[in-house]
Amino acid sequence: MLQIAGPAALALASLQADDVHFLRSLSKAELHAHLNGSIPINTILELAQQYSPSIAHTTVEDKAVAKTIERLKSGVSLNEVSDFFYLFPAIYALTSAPQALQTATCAVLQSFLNDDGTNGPQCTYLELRTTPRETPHMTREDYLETVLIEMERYPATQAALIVSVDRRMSDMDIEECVNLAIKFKNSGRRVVGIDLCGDPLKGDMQIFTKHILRAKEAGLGLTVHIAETTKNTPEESQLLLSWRPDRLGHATFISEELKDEFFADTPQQTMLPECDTGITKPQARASDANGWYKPCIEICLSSNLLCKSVLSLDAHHIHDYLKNDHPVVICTDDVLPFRTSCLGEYALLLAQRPLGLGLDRKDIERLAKMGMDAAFLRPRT
Ligand code: 6MZ
Repeated sequence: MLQIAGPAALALASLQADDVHFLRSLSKAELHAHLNGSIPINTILELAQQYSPSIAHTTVEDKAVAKTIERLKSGVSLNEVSDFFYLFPAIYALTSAPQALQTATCAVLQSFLNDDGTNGPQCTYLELRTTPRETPHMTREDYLETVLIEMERYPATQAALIVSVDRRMSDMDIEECVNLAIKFKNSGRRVVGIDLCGDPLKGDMQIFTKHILRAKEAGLGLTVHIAETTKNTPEESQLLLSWRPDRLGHATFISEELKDEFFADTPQQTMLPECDTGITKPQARASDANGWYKPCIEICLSSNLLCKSVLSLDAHHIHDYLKNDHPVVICTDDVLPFRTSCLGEYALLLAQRPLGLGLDRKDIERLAKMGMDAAFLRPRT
């Protein structure tokens, strides 16, 4: 079942065969992919066929699921990032039972990691993230167990899990998710990090601090969605940065002053606050050779274009980071609504303007390597 081509497919279609071969041959890390946003459309259709609100104990009608599927096939058209979250109630209804979640997880892992027989896998290493969800059929622990069982069929050098906490969560919910992430990690399971995600206009970020610091202290990596919209304030960015995340998701509207801090290579007075909760001093692994804090930016080109947070590739904030040789990793975010793939995002780097950024192969090789280096698990290349 085809979806209408998005920016990534158009860029890929514009490339010569040997360019595509070059992109395929790179070792690539996918470090920012949300499980429920990455389910292949065919799997969504399969799950929708088996779906019934009464059996699934959900309030989402068949008609609402069908409408969301139509939107996904014809290409979601969004006015801003916040519009995007209306897609998830229907997707969540389809993955509310363990069997369906297992089917979805298996399909997502295969789509990123399996060799399709002719073209090789999309990426070399995947850090997939998901928000543990309590449903009428599963506890949050069951949810994570279901996902981890599928993930652990792959070697540790190929796949690992990041536990997401949603901005809308209550103090108790955050605590439960972080406890589970620590518990799974400490029992040797494949949990490597914590992610802060969800509608960027919702939630009280202060209540996350103590939980996030606990996760870091337990040795989990930290990535946060930050400054995704113009309405996210510099104060909020400062708070999230005081946790010293290892990686930052999007960082589209981070202030020029904060960017200057990242790009500084000589000692200067720092605007970056330190956490003052007294619990622990947050350490970041993301430092350069001189010990300066350089969090890797997770760049999701198609996502930014389709959410209209960036109006063109020429105007994309990736240029600032490239110019300053700041670490970035190229990611998909949500393959399903953004009609993309890991290869497609790399095609956006290589394709000539205006379809792509028109970077040369050397730069793209360097970007791919930076991505592998930013993994929480540090797989060997
Ligand atoms: C912020 C996003 C996102 O966790 O149920 N999510 N949060 N910004 C984005 N970019 C536009 N894309 C996805 O996957 C779906 C959840 O991931 C978060 C949202 O909270 C969404 O509900 P999981 O597997």
